[in-house]
Amino acid sequence: MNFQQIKGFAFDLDGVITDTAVFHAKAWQKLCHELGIQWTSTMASGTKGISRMDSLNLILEEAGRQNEFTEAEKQKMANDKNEYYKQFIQTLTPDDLLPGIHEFLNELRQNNYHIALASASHNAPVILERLEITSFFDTIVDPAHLNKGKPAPDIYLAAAHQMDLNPKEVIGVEDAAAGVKAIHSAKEVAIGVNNEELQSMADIYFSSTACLTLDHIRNSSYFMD
Ligand code: B16
Ligand code: MG
Repeated sequence: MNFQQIKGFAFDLDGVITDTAVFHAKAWQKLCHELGIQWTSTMASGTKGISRMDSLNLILEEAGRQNEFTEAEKQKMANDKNEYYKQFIQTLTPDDLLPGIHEFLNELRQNNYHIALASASHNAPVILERLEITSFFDTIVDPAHLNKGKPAPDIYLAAAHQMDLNPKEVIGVEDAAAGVKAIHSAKEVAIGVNNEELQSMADIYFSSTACLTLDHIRNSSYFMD
């Protein structure tokens, strides 16, 4: 694989650009508490990267409560969780950017790479505003317009399409297993960060976002071998 062929980057948001996973977890925990459901580590890792309703279904299945609620009740529960989440993210500021992200976005801009956001979160535009990085992004994929969430390829295919690129010209950056699967299904190059589980799954792995530089990527064994 030749690095020269890469023309754009598609970023996941939660866990890559900022650590909103903590807020998602707190909001789900609050809902679980109301429902008398014990929050588990399987719920914490399984809900990362997948949509709000998929997350709720995963939690209910884990708790053995999947047959107790109507669709309307589940919609209300998902809305409640989102209201809690929106309150928690009000505290976000540019200081909450993960290490090296601002520098990496700058480096990509200066080197004329296309930049897309490929987040499953409907709250992503608000979060980018709070972090003051909206202007770095050429395009943001709207998850409302996708048939299937991660691990399906739809969101990363849409990111390539919106950047006017072929998927093989795109690198996706992810912190969740479902996200890396989505990148690979879209036939794009996957960088995994911040999650040891991705070490064996992703094409390139960095233990911290601080390692995200064009030099590190270009000189990784994936592109050098
Ligand atoms: P919302 P990402 C994902 O964002 C989160 O990781 C996941 O935990 C969340 O359920 C999903 O967004 C939907 O978020 O409820 O705000 O629409 O990792 O794809 O940036
Ligand atoms: Mg994520």
